[in-house]
Amino acid sequence: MAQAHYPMPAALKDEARLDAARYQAMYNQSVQDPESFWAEHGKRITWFTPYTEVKNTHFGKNDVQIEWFRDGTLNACYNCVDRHLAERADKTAIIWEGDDVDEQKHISYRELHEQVAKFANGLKKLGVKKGDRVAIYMPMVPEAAYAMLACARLGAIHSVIFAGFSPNAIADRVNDCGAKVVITANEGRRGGKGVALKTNVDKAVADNACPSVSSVVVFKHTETEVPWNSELDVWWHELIGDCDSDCPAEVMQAEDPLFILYTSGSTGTPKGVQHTTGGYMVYAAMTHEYVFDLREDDVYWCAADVGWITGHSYIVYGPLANGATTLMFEGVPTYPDETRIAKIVDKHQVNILYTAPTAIRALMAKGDAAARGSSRDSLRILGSVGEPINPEAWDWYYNCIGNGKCPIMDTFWQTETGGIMITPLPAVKDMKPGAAMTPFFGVQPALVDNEGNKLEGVAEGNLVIADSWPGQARTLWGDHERFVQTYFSTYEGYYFTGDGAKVDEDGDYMITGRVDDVLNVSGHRLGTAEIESALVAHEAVAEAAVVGFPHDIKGQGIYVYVTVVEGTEPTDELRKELIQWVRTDLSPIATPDHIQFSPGLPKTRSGKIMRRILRKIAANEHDSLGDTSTLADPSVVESLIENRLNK
Ligand code: 6R9
Repeated sequence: MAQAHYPMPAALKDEARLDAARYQAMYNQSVQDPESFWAEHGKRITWFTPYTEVKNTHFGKNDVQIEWFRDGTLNACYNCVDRHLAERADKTAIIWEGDDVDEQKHISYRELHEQVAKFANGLKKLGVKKGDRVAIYMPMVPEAAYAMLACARLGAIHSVIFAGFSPNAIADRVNDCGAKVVITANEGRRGGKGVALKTNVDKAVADNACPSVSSVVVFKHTETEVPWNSELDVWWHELIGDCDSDCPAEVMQAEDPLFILYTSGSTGTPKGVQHTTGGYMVYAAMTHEYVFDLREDDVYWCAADVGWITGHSYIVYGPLANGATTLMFEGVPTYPDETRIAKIVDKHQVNILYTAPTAIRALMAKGDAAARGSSRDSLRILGSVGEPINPEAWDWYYNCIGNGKCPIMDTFWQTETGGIMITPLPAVKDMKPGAAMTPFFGVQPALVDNEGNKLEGVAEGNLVIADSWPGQARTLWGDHERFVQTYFSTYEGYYFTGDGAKVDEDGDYMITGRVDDVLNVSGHRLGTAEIESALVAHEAVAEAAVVGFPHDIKGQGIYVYVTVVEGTEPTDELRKELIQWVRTDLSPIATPDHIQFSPGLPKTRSGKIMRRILRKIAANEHDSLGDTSTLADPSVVESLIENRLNK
């Protein structure tokens, strides 16, 4: 991994809470004596009854036990709201920026408390109590956070369903967890368009398709009228109309479930990843503080959606547990135009910006236009999450958004890990574009080969974690067997991430992508991310996706999908140039067999490329595409099939 090193900015070094020595000392303690480390750091949140036990964990091939702070009691909502009232009642908890450039709101911790407590009392009227499941299908409005926190206050288990999911996907998730109540809005808004949330819920629950649901709470977000079913539906404002703002927070055991979040695996139905209260809160709050070097007056913006784990841990629970000001953005990075992100940064004087490579690349495709008309001087720290960030996007983010003065925290983690696992940390080490670098406290990553042998030194292999950390998921809702099978049975004694990684001569980690995306071409292992990274380094390429397809001679061939930057012609000439480019930039073994130009790539609504579909098209098996319900734009697929090259 011969890579450019970018030094941590000097100004940051003087003030950051960590430096190399302090990180190392804390890290060593966290892995050599996790009991004492977490006994101390578990105190960062407020416990009703202090814990006396800290770590009770075991990773076995067939038996897995994960308990943290077992005998402590607490409430997650109390930690995010009530405990700040003494010192921070007037501090802004949530800044809301609407889809419309002229809409914004500031919600103080006092107001947050009032809204959450009222809504919790409203849910009580609907019969919601400790242990019940509540589905939340909401746009990016403060009420989404109120709903999550109100559930936590009552000890009800929320299951947030991303607002881009279709009725079938809603019904599957609601039924899997047996939700009693669904919370939604009449309509969401994204990029100037309405999103028919209530209509989708109506379709999901129609004909008693979700028999567990006894109420649908509807937040009136826009003026759009929606059909009403008086048997189920209740307006949010009417529900809380006569509710008190006094609602005591339920006393929860550390290991009581806080939420379920469904995520896709490589096979089967979505998995209901289950997180519990104590360990998750400690881990979400601590990672948020250290990774972003949080300061009291910071304006912090995570541009994810609350429908994903990033929104749970780093828009809601982590920042609010830390008493931070967290910005919630309803819209999209390119509406009304590509300057939106930078304009929001200036408008709200954002200090920390945490976003995804897919958003960065979308803006990068427009050259420097995204930065036009903004200074972004308030920024101190940048973050990236969700997929490997290729060095070119890293560089663009660093220079064009961060003015070359803000370090990028390339945070590797997963729905299942609850919080950030491997990441650069402010002022700890120089940065290497595209490298997630170092484990967070308590995280013991390792690389193993396909037989499960641990690899030492400079190596590339399957990324596993050798011991438990507090934020880890405890099970899959209703299917502990699948939990053990999926994550612990592949490599004995380890949690298996499903990702590949490299470790370089400095001991730094670089995530190469899901191991199911790794190609084996003529016996050579090639990360699809590596080839994509090479391609997007070409000035004509806006985005690239690489998949394998069955090849008679080589085992797997390389099929490349390319979206060119605006104003470039996708010619045969360019195709040849790109093949040559990859050969020289990476290796002749990475020579693409096919390059298909396409105006777009099939993506989930969260922006992840659906490689499964691309693999099928590349393999000429487009008759069996499987589930395409999570596609943001299904028409992309039709055009890809029509113009496929491996006929
Ligand atoms: C937080 C989140 C998890 C998968 C994960 C990996 C990929 C996430 C990454 C990254 C490289 C990073 N991933 N962060 N790959 N570098 N910094 O995204 O959770 O939606 O469950 O996805 O995303 O492949 O296994 P989730």
